[in-house]
Amino acid sequence: MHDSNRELILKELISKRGHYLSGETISNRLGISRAAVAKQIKILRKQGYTISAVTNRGYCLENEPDLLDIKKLAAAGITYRQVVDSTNAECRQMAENGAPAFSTIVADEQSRGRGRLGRQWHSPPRSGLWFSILLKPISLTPAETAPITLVTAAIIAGHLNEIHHLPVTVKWPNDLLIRGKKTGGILTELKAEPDRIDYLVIGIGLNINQQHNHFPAELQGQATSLMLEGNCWFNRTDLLSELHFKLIRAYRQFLKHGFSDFHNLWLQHSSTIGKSATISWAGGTVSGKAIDLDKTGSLVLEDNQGTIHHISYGEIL
Ligand code: BT5
Repeated sequence: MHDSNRELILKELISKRGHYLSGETISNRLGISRAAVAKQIKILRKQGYTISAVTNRGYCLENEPDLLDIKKLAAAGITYRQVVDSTNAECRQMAENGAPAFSTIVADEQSRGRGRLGRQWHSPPRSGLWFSILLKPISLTPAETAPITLVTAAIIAGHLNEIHHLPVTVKWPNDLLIRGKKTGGILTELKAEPDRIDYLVIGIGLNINQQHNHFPAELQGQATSLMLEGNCWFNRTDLLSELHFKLIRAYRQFLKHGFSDFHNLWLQHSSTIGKSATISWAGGTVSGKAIDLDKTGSLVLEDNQGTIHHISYGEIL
């Protein structure tokens, strides 16, 4: 009853966008008290609607929250959830329940979004894209799927550069940066036997419409969003549909032909190659100059003694 009243109030406000609608008019039309109207307006504000109220004039809808468009997402084959702990965890659960390859889930908010090595991923509502895609590369060994994170990063960076003119670069292996600040990250998780893959989940987090004050203190100065860097608001549903289409196409190509088709695209957008780097992985650390990415997707690093290393997993310190 309350929900439908809220929807009706919203409809009225939307139809009169930019104009004031008195509380009395609304209460008469809906047959509810003015106090009940005020209560629903309060809830709408909590949901992200900006509604101004002026004595003797009434209410005016200034701004709607950026909600993901569930119908459009469903048409693109993407499952929507308002809040989950982690879309990667949800996607793994979907895989355990027999979901087909390329199933995709997006959440408006993650309560326990995760990064690599148990780190956290800040995923507030109405601002970013937090989504996961399921792959079932049954004909590949776990090692052969390693470059999938690089393919993902290259496709996203390529799209944001070409279509949205944002100078996004890829920091090996899973960071998306704009002007040195992190605007996205990729977390690939695998369920596999030594020689056979059950499934693979690629989780993508992209900061889209956040303002500076949306980031917690520990991310200030190191995180950014597309809006902050591009000075414009992005429709998250449209951006997700575009990226989803290109990623699925790229994954199909990668599963057939391997990484070589994406090698140049990755190099074109890399901010790692040609620079000094210290790489750390479970087995140790090595410092030197990142000189190339080999055909299998490993980073080629020349250490300070001139020895060449091919590193497939790790991170730049
Ligand atoms: C990553 O980890 O960059 C992978 C992030 C993947 C997130 C997606 S969202 C959808 C899917 N579901 C999940 O649960 N996860 C995936 P890593 O390289 O470990 O970086 C984590 C570090 O990035 C943190 O320790 C922070 O320093 C920083 N960070 C956290 N949240 C951030 C944000 N929103 N923007 C920029 N930096 C952030």
